Amino acid sequence: MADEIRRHRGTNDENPPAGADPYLEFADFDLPSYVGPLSFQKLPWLDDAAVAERRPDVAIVGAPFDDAVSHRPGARFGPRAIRAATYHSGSVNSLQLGIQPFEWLDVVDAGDAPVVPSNLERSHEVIRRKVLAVAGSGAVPIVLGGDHSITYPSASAVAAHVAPRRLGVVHFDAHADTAATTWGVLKSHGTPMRRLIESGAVAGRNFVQVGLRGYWPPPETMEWMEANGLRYHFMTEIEERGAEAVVADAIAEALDGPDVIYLSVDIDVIDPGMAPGTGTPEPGGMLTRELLRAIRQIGGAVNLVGMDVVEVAPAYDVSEVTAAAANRCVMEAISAIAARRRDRGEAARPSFDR
Ligand SMILES: [Mn+2]
Repeated sequence: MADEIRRHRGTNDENPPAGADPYLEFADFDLPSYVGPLSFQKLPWLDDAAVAERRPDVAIVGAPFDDAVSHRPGARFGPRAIRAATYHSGSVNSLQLGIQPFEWLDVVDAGDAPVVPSNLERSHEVIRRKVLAVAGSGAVPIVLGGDHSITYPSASAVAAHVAPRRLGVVHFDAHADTAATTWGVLKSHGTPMRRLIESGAVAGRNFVQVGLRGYWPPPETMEWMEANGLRYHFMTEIEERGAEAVVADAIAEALDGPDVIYLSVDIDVIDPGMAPGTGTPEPGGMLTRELLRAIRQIGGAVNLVGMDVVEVAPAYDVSEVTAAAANRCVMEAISAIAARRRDRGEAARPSFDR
């Protein structure tokens, strides 16, 4: 009977299988999303040693750290909210891409980096080590923030992993996050992109920002961005040309030299009317549907080697809409990676035994 149950895993619309014990037939993966332990999409929760042994295709990493924010705190609770923000279980089916991603990719939840409060250096270092460990297993790390400061250790780890190949970055955000310091602090959530470029992890000309708007940064920071060759696309350009054309340019600019991409998504790139649960909301942003389409566009076109989704602060959310958008940013990336591998003729590696 166990074999029969296993065969029916992931097809919860067809459960229970004929003849099964009606009180035992559901695998944990198939139980409703709110039942049982909390992992991303009820995927297996593995420690670093188990990830290294299993060598999954994609691994979720939580980075529940928000000591580096400039305004409203609370993104430390983002990873749990993003994990919880789904009403699906089992082998989900992407209608957008026509693929069941967990039938094609082995995806796991590698748990959280062991951060502690009030210790920025330690927290960034354990995030860097965990992302490096996950990438070293061969998995694409998808990191759930946390404030945007975590992109410095996370993208640095991915850059170190892919070296000597060069890393391009596509960065969705209302804010450039390229300040020299904030109040004299080097590693805040307003500075990670500057640190990535100054450290040499990413070349300025391959650092591409999409969705910038509002009243920050000041002219001297924009001048530093110009001097270092960053490419950026204001929200006004998306209004004028449409997101798809702008994202196509962003892909080409990030891949102008590199052949691999790290994608950093600050959820505040979405208009705060659709994603209020964030620390520094800036009116006039992207539609959720535009961002999800952009992630599919990128995931289908490039070799995505790392990703983060940051700045989800559940305390300011309404009806979990921000956490749901962040969950779907991750799901669209996973589905696009799966579809790209399928279309390139690569073998399927299901997340669960059948
Ligand atoms: Mn931002």
